[in-house]
Amino acid sequence: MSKLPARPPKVLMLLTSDFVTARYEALRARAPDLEIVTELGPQADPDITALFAFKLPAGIAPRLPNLQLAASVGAGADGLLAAPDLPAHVRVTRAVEPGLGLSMAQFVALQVLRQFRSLPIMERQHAAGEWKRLPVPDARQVTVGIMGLGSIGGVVADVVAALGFKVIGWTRSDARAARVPVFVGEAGMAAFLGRSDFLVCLLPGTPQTARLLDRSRLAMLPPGSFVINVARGGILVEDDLLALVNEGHLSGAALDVFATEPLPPDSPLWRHPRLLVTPHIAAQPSVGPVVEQFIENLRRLANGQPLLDEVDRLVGY
Ligand code: OXD
Repeated sequence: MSKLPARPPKVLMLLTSDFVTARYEALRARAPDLEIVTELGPQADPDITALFAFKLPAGIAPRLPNLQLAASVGAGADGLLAAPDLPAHVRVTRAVEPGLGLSMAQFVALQVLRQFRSLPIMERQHAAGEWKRLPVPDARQVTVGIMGLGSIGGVVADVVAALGFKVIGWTRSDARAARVPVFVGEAGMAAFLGRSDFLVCLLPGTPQTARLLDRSRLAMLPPGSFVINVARGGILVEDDLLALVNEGHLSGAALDVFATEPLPPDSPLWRHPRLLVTPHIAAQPSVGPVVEQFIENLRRLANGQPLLDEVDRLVGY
């Protein structure tokens, strides 16, 4: 376990959800000597040098003139990077821990298998007391296309491949570490989508990925394909997806993330029979490791050492 630096910084945590509150309580228990505030007065606070949060509303950063580190409690740092007034010199990290890729892989495998092995149909048959044997499909004939092959996407690709599916990947720019056939950039998009019977979105939320999966791109998927979004809601244009499901081009979707979260009760996504909505729970960095990572980064910051899981602010992940 890392030690706090000799002169621990004052930390601001913004308790914007239960998810952040759980990390706040764990950090207080783990480092009782650390001064953590959860509210900011109207005046600037020059003592706060580190922020640990999921979202950073506009107007906060200018009141932190000595802020050095903005650490995301989540796997994505987009909620911090979206702040228009976060100065360019502030370093940003995201929460990464070894269990995250496996949790995501479990969730994606669950959604792929649920659809592939017709679980919704069998649940309906069960409810109706109907004994009807469906054909058992062959995973080797089915391609799962994974967008985003970073530390999480790589584990998902391995697990899905181990289940017998053909796996391909798409990345915006970097295919060096890929263990599966990979398509790159805009040039590789149509070929990638055209082969993906399942499309799994694991891309980071950045200005470049916003609304990337719109009607024109979703229409490139083969007829009957199924979409799984476990990344960020803003990447997928929900109305376009819904239209393509209603038109029969897509067989359905499993959506864990949404343009607006929580998903509003009147959203048509909730009650659509061919969609499965889950409340942003595909995977979460576990509390303990994330708190340790934050403390280690405070120590590294104080010692001038490279930070763990620092985000490249120019690319956004
Ligand atoms: C996220 C998370 O960043 O849940 O989405 O950690």
